[in-house]
Formats: sequence, structure tokens, C-alpha cells
Amino acid sequence: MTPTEIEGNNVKRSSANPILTREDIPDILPHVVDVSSVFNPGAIRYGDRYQLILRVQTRGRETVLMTAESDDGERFSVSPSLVTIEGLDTIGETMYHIYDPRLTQIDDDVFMVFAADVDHACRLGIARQESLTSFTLVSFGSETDTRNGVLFPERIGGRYARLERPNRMSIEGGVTSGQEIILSESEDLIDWLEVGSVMSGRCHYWDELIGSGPPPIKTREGWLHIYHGIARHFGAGIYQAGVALLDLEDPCHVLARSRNNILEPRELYEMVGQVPNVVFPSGMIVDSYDSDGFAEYKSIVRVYYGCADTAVGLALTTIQDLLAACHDE
Ligand code: BMA
Repeated sequence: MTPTEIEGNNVKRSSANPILTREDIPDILPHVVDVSSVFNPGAIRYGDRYQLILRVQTRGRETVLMTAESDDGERFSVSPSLVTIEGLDTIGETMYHIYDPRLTQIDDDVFMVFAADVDHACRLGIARQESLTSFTLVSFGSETDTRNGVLFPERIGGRYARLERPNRMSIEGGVTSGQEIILSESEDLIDWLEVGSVMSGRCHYWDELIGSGPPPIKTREGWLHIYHGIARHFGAGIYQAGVALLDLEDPCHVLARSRNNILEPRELYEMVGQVPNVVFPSGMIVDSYDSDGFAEYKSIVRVYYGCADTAVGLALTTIQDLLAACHDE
């Protein structure tokens, strides 16, 4: 890809946006009634079925996870039941919110990485999907304050690999955040060891603070990784999406990274809501892979994202366009 091949920004919003709003969420008595918002979904495809795990916020400001299914990736219907994670109650910590699920298929299993707010920290949990709405806990981090965890879809150098964003910054009056995505690895998905830094925020530009978006996608050029960046120099943060290309064997090595964001709050449903000016990509589905498991250049890519912490948006692009965006220097 050369910069001359870039013709504007080829990430297009679905004309059906926002594809899910609070009105699509069925009531589940007694507490999930007339919910406040639905956003930041994880996404996966089984054969011809698209599935989202939704972050739903109740009127009590509690967070629940729910499942939605679709056969075209755009019109989803939401199951009237809550997602359960068996084993979570054995952790012995008070969990205030379980949120921002990211889904990855590894071999025949689908795993969800989720953030969990406990007292004074955020932890990452990993759970295996057993049925449409039930998961079993595989591991729960106990030491690091970290968020935005995503699993790679295959082992690298024989070990499971995960990107995550440690919360090493306290923001006055706000949550803890971070400006660095790191790589961790594990033999068993349970014990994780930090391998090194992948990339940091770029002070004064669109991505001052950063965190992983959906899990990385394997292409012939490298791991394609959409991430979110927050510009803080306008006062309140503006959440945008960008894309980077990581070396296939050594994901700490960034091969290319978009200079511009590829998606930013522009539509009313992205600019106005519970948290204004937020696009937060969290799910990504690639239509076609070649026989060696690499995403095809011409493949359509569906990016699911949270809009202003209030609704779910869908953006459409291709592998080729995302690769071109990585090289927009
Ligand atoms: C981040 C996370 C996301 C949220 C975003 C915007 O820190 O908490 O879940 O969408 O802030 O509020």
C-alpha cells in the first residue's frame, strides 16, 4: 500500500445507524426495565450468524450483558435474558460493573475478555462461551489495574497473546486511564506475563490516551488492530478510532499506524448522549479469510462501536482500506 492509493477515508457508517438503542432492549424483570443505554459490544460470527454481546446500563446505573443475533450483521434482535458468567461469584471481590466485552475465537472456543470494576481498580476477566447467553470463567486478574483486554485469535510463539491497557494514570475527577497498550502472554489463559510495550499515546494529537478496540485481525501484512484514542486537549476527552499494523511474530513491533483517526464523533448520536463525543470500537467482523487464515484484502469488515455511551453504531470498511489507513503518513 502506498499513500497515493488512499482516497479519502473509506470507513462508512451504516445507513441504519444507530443499529441498536435502548428501545431495542427487552425488559427483564425486576431490574432491567426501560434501560438507559446499550453500547460497546463484543462481536463474533458463527457461520452465517452474527452475534453481539451488549453492554446494557439500567436505570439503577447497573451494568448487565445481553446477547443480540442477526443474519445480516445489521438488524439485530436482542435475547430477553441476561448473560451469565459461571464462577464469577467465587472470586471473593465485590464487582460493581462487568463491561466492554471483547470476543475472540481461538480454535473451537469463543472467549470473552471483560473489564470488571472492583474496589479501587479495574481487572480483566476471561470467560469461555458455553451457549448463547452463558459463559464459564477461565481467569480473573488479581494484581494489575488494567482495561481494554483483547485476545489474539491464535497463539504466537506457542503462547496465548493479549493486548491490554494498564490504568497507570489518575484523571482528576474521573476514572483511571492509560496511554500505553502492552502485550501479555500466557501458557494457559490463566497466568499472564507482561512482554512489553506495543504503543503509546501521542501527546497533543488525536490519540493522547489509547486503548485496544476489537481483537486484532490477521492479514498477510501483519496484525490489523483498531484502537481508540482520546484527545484531551479540548477539555473533555474526544474518543476516536484509529488503526495500527503489528508484526505477525512480534506484535510489540508496530509496522505502521494511522496518522489520522478513521472514525470520529460527527453524527448527533455520537456527539450527544450519556458521555458526549465518543466513538468506542469494540467488535469487528471480517467477511472472508483465505485458506491459510489470513483476512482477504477485499473482504468487507464490520466495525461495531459504542456511540456516546448510549447506543451501538456500525461502520463498514474493507481490509484493504484499513491497511491503507495504517500507511497514511
Ligand atoms: C472508557 C471506558 C468505556 C467508555 C469510555 C467513554 O474509559 O469506560 O467503557 O465507553 O470510557 O466513556
